Order: sequence, then structure tokens, then C-alpha cells
Amino acid sequence: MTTPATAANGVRDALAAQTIELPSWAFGNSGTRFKVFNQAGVPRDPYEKIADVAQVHAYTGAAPRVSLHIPWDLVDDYDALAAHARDLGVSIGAINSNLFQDDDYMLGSLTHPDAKVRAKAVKHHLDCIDVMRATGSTDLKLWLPDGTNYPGQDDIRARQDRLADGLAEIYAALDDNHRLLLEYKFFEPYFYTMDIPDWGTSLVHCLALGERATVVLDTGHHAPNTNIEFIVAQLIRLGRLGAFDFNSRFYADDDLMVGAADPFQLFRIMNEIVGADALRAESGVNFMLDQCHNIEPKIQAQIRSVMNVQEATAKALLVDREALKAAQTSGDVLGANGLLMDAYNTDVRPLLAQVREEQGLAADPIAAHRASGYGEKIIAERVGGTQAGWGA
Ligand code: AOS
Ligand code: ZN
Ligand code: ZN
Repeated sequence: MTTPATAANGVRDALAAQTIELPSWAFGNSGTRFKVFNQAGVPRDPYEKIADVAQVHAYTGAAPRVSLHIPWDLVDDYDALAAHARDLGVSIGAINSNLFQDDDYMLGSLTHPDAKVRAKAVKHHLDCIDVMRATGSTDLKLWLPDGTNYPGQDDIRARQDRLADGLAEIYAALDDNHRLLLEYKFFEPYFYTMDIPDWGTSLVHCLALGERATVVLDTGHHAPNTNIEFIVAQLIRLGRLGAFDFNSRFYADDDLMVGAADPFQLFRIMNEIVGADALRAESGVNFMLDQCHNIEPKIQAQIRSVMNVQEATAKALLVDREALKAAQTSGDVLGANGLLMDAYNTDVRPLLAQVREEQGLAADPIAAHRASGYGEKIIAERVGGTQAGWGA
């Protein structure tokens, strides 16, 4: 049995080692279809987005990677962009493709009835793989926006077959150290069928592709009341949980800060992760954020999101696993539940402050960022920041 002191050390080590990947698009202006609000100091190009990521990393010590989105983060020289990231102490994470902003894709991209359009969608991914080679990224992330709006509009099975063929071409083009991360979403932009609506469909395609194809679980992409931690548990069991897109939802795909809407759900998810020993980098689970900050300051919101993930993780690490196992084995229903609730109800903020100070960081990353003058500096320096999605 571990003593409380060694357990606390293990918990602190695990927290200090945890990393969270930030999305480049979280730093650009964003909004809804009604209005995109412009904020002062927003990045004007991918280089400045990476600088903001580095600011989040500098104050949290936990955000050393940035996901890029092609073509939103199009640059002439990806070697130079990766070198810029390295100079600032961060690296390039997943490369996100874009199949949702081209008129050719109105009826689908990889599932389109016309082979020429499907070939164009495959080619876009070959370009993304080139970006991966130049930047050292190992994850190609594919969210398929394809679907239909009306019963009878297209043949559901034929679309699955076309999708399987397109994914196979993309997978075959990957290098040995590359992975394919396949996301799912149950509605939007189409409302009758989505071609990858759920984790089962994503998993079916991943299993057909090969071992380096894994599922991305976006916490905002499920029907209300879906038990997301069950999906997490099953995908880990099968070795196919490649990544999270963390965010919060109240109604639809709201992309609010993770842990804002339902911190208890985030704890339950992290409890499955910790219980399966999948927090370690070697587990292959990439903990990414996929968020937009329409009205709140973007850098602070990213720092808060990292802290929310850390708090849920700390609580999950505090679960007394031996006592839980004993309670489960003996059929002590309420004892087992009580152990989880004890951990969830623990105030872990002092513990996380201690972990940060042990790493030479400020105990309160948001206060330290606010006091750093970085916010004022970028407002003065950057004129004409761009909207996420329509950047340089
Ligand atoms: C879309 O709803 C998905 O969540 C995508 O993961 C993501 O928002 C998009 O790829 C960002 O560009
Ligand atoms: Zn997502
Ligand atoms: Zn989404």
C-alpha cells in the first residue's frame, strides 16, 4: 500500500508531466453565424498565433504543442514556421484538414458522388501530409463535415463505401510515424445524416484502415445525455482513442471552455483516463482543445481551459483506486460512488499551485499572464487581427 506521501508525489509528478495541445484557431476572432466580434491584439498570421500559444505555455508549463489548420494556417515556409515554434519553446501538433469551405463540397467531399471532387479532397490531405513532414507533426486530424439534409438525397451505403476508399488512399500516403485521427459529429453542417456521426462509425473506418488510425472524441459532438466516459473507456480498451477535442457545450457544438459547462463530466472522463493509466504520453492519447472564444479574452481563456483540465485530472488522480477496487469487488455500491465523490469534491487548487511552484511557475497563471504586460503589448503591436478561419 502506498503511503500518502508517496501517493502525493506520484500525483504531483503525473500533473507536472501532463500536456495539453492548443488549437491555433482559438486565438483568432470568432463568433456565430450572426456576428464575429473583433478583439484588439488578435494574431495577424500563424506566427503570431504560435507566439500566443507560447505565452499560454510559459505561464502554465502544460501547453507545449499547437494544432494547425490547413489552409487557415497557410504559410510559404513550414520549416520556418516550425523553427519559429521551436524558438518559442513549443512544437507543431496535429494538422487539421479542411473539407468544409469549398463550393465543390456542397454535396460532400470524400463521400461526394463525383469522383473528381473526391480526388480533390484526397489531394488536400496529401498536401496536409507534406505540411506534417515539414513541421515534424505526427497527427493528421480529419473531421468530415459530409452528410445529407433529406431522406433519399443520396445512397447512405454508397457514401460509406466512397469514404472508406478515400480514407484508405490517405492512410496509405502517411509515413510510418504518422497517425490518422478521425473525428465524428452527430449533426451539423448537415441535419439528416452525417457520414461519420458517431464513434462507432469512426471506429469501423479506423479498424479497416490499420493500427495507426484512431478516433478523436470531441466532447461537444454528442447528443444530450450521452455517456461520454463510456465511449472513452471503450476506445481506450480497444487502443483506438487517439485524441480529445476538449470543449464545453450547453446546447449544440458550442466550443466553450472545457470544464465550464460540466466540470463533473470532465472529471468522469479523466477518471476513465487515469483508471486506464492513459495519462502518460506513451498511451498515445493526445489531449487537445478545440474551442472558440467569441467574447472572452483568448489567451486567458486558453489558460483557464488548461487549468480546468488540470483540475479534473488532479481530482481523478486523487481517487483511492485500491479502496475503489475493494468497494467494487464487494458490491459496495454507495461506498464506491462515495470514493469518486470524495475525490471530485476535493479542492485541488492548492495542490496545482504547489505543482506549478515546484516547476518554477507562478501559482496563479492567469494573474501572472495579466501582470506580464503581454496583453497590452500585442494590442499595441498588432493592428488588424484576423478572424479564425480567414487568416493569412
Ligand atoms: C468541427 O465541428 C470539429 O469540431 C473540428 O474538430 C474543428 O472544430 C475544426 O477542425 C476546426 O477547424
Ligand atoms: Zn473538434
Ligand atoms: Zn466541433
